[in-house]
Amino acid sequence: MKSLKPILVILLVFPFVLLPLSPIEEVKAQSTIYIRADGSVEGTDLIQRNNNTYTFLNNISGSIVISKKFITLDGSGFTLKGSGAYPQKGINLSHRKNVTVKNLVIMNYSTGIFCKPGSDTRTNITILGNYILNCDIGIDFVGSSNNLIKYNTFKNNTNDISISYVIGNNLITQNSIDSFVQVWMSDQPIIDMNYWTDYNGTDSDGDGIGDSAYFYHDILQDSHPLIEPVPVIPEFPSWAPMLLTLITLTVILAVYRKRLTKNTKQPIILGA
Ligand SMILES: [Ca+2]
Repeated sequence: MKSLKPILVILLVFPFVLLPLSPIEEVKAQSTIYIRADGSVEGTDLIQRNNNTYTFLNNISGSIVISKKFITLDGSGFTLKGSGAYPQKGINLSHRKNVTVKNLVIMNYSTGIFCKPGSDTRTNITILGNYILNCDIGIDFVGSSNNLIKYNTFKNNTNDISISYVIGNNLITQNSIDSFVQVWMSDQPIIDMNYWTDYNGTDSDGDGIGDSAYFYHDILQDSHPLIEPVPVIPEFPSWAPMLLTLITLTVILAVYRKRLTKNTKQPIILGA
């Protein structure tokens, strides 16, 4: 039994190590969380601040209002979940600048991410590697320019991205888009190298970019549509399942070896 002890200890401790990464402990009540201009977080202890980076420690139900510039909100693969009721916004970035939202699952909102600028319309918002689903509007930029929407996956939203009353650029690239981008009374955003679920073109040279441009109702064009969707953010860090498999295999092997040793030591009785 001596050789099994360290393995059993690891096996007992491992679930508790993994617990903070698990989505089980979801906060059910809808709350409004504020990241205040002074940097403090109000309304939850599930967002950890480290200088200008605010990291999710678990899934959160409710809305986040960001009142601080030059910050990163890192979802770490966790979920921000709404009630689905109008006019709830997942993340409200109104009058904010230079904010990055990344690695977050954003679901069940009237508007997933909303930004309407203050006096300077160049807001420099970066929406990076999120999974945005089941919203009326996934991302809504009203009059807000100089923003980047990249590596996001959109699913089951009525309208994935809305750009309205914008003078200036917005860049939408390398996202997986399954509904459409609505542009209203605005300069045309740069839409390039996205994956569109209803694109059915060919890729004769196999470089991952379609031979023909993607058109949506003759009003929207992506000259370099991707053939494969962009990867969706993993629910757990990639090492977690590997470690779990490794530990399970080690335990199975140890138990099997011990039984084998025990069996070989026993005398074989014929005709018993
Ligand atoms: Ca090609």
